[in-house]
Amino acid sequence: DRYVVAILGATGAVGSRLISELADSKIPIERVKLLASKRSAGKKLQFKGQTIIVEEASPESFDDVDLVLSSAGGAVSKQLLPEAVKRGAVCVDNTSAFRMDPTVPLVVPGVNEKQLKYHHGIIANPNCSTIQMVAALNPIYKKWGLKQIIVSTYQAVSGAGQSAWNEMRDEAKDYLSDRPMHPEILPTKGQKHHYPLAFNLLPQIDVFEEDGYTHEEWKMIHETKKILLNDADAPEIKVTATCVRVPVAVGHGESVYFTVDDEKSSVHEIKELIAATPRLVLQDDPKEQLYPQPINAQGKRETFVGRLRADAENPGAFNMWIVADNLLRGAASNTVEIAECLVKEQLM
Ligand code: A2P
Ligand code: 11C
Repeated sequence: DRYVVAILGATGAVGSRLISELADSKIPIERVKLLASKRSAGKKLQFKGQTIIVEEASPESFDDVDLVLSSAGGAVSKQLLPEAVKRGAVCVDNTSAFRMDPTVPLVVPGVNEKQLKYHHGIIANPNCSTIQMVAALNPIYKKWGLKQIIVSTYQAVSGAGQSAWNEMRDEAKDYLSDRPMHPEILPTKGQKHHYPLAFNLLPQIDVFEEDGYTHEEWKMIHETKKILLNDADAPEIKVTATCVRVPVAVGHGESVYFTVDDEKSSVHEIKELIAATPRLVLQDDPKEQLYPQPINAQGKRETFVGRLRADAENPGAFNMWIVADNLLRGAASNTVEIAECLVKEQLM
């Protein structure tokens, strides 16, 4: 079998990576359709050296499509993915539209791909900051259990899309030339106030909820539990998050404090476990100043882990630092890996 694959949001920051990850994948491809908004219709993009003309996405775009990889925003997914499913396609969605729907598997291959068999046409790809955290914590959770996770994120501007990256570049040029900056997008579109990110930090990702947490912070909390706690009788893990946008192009960083059930675990054992886990790379050697950095993670599919330390005052508690390419590991690579699992397990 060969598949007709549509990439929805093909012109975006994640979309460009979906194109290259699909080109590198093992999925047998009959044809690729590149879909975006009306603004991009007619634009030419390359897939495996072949020129493909971008089409405006509509329900009919999916008439002949087997597999949809989507990253065009939650509203677009909500509107178009049910139309694609109606037409027989299986969709792997990179937005938050369906993640917390109890009938939709939320999957990180290597962590919980067993959930894929329960799909009804849509599979959700978790938020980028959730993926790299659960990837690093899952082997620890499986071996020693987890009681609590306290995470602070350092999230790259590309997580907010191509337009946010363009805005920060312009701000950086203006700042260095002593010109005023003109923020219009960040921290997030459609808000009352906008602030510059260049040479700054913004402790707001997505909109605020009533309780003072941002939507991004709640996504990390809810998604982490949905992915790790597969069994109904699994003991609860307490999760709390603070999400911060930093002026980095690509690669989210996360400072994670976690408490395990089994206080006999040691830093040495955790490091050995991480080093032995596929898709994780241990970069932890203080003597050599070796630790994960966004600039080195850019363009890579792995999750990088370092700065592992035991909390000297709280047995069973540890600190670590996690970095991954938010557009690849946190989005396009995970999406294409999900699609590969679907094909391999005959779940298409
Ligand atoms: P376009 O480039 O035509 O606006 P990013 O995450 O980098 O902001 O990219 C968002 C992606 O979603 C782009 O490919 C964008 O296309 C696409 N998109 C935005 N709105 C729509 C829409 N209404 N229908 C289809 N694609 C859309
Ligand atoms: C960011 N994590 O860095 C967000 C982007 O729910 O898919 C991904 C938003 C999502 O801004």
